[in-house]
Amino acid sequence: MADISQQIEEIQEILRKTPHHKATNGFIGAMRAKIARLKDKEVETSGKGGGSGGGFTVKKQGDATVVLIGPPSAGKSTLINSITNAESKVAAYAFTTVSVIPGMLKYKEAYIQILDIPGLIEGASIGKGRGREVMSVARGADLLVIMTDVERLDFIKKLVEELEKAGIRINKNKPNVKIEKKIAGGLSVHSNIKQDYDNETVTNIANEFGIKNGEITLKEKLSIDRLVDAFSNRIVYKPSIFVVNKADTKQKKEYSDLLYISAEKRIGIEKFKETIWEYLKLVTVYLVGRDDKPNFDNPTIMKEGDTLLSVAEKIGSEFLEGKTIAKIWGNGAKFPGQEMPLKTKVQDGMQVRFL
Ligand SMILES: Nc1nc2c(ncn2[C@@H]2O[C@H](COP(=O)(O)OP(=O)(O)OP(=O)(O)O)[C@@H](O)[C@H]2O)c(=O)[nH]1
Ligand SMILES: [Mg+2]
Repeated sequence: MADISQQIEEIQEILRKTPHHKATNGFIGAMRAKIARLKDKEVETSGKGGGSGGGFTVKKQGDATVVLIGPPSAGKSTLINSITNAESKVAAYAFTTVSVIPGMLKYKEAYIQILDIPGLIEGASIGKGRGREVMSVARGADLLVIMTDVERLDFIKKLVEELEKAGIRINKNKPNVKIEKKIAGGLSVHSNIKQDYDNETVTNIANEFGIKNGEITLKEKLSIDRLVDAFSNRIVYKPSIFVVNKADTKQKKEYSDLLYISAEKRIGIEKFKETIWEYLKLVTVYLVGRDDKPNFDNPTIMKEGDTLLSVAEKIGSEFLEGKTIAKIWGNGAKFPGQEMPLKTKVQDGMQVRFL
């Protein structure tokens, strides 16, 4: 372990001394890729040495999983207690919570699992506190709530940095890169858009990740860092909302992307739940039985972008039996009972009957 971080430090030192211009881009790309590879290895080795377990494996339940991330004493446990059935210990000292505490929030028709975890401190990405375990819970989330309190606004930035170091990208799209590996024929690089580096840079990075043959297509403009991310299996992309707690104690400075709440005094909680719902991009679809009139008795929770086919798969594919269309009412239907192909995307409030 120690020598992996030492190797990373050495390459970072070389990078600091390397001037940035066109001629050095290929080299910089290869070095960044090398660092990414070493970090992959670091995570793999730390997994083998134990460290996980100890109350850190919680089964995902419900329609989506939200993880509360914040420094010690931000009020994460107070919040989960106020919005779910959980009874997580609350106290005025740091590291009150020492494992993962699950709770279930019912919102609209959805069951949203909320996970309360120990406070995250600087250095968590390299294992400080219960950093590794906390990061691995965060990786499994559908949404992160990044949370601090009014006295520590600067923690939002620190938390995002720590998560980024652990390979968790916050509110970013997955780089639009197509990587097709082949067994022979060398590497060819295509880009739909002009990049600030040449094809050799891309080839160097691919080589670092062990890809010697294949086709790589860059479908958007990408920095070298985002390009390296595209090759690394360690990187995950998480939608996140930023919450500032204890708004009852201090005149708040309004920033449009921060949500001010008081978990204890229950201020801003409805808005908080609404925002979770919005970011999770969940939609409610109502199933209508074969012989029934359209009704709202049987809700099922899907995700934006899901199709009628995925609804059928979720409830059991015997509903399909070779059929290719379904009838829909409500949102998304041009008229009641419209027949639609199964590739049709679901909409919130749509009623569907599989024929
Ligand atoms: N004034 C005020 N105090 C709060 C609020 N929410 C939580 N607290 C207090 O903040 C302290 C820490 O709360 P916890 O919920 O234990 O914080 P935590 O983030 O779970 O802390 P760790 O488990 O140690 O990471 C407790 O003394 C709470 O009573 C709030 O909205 N306003
Ligand atoms: Mg706690």
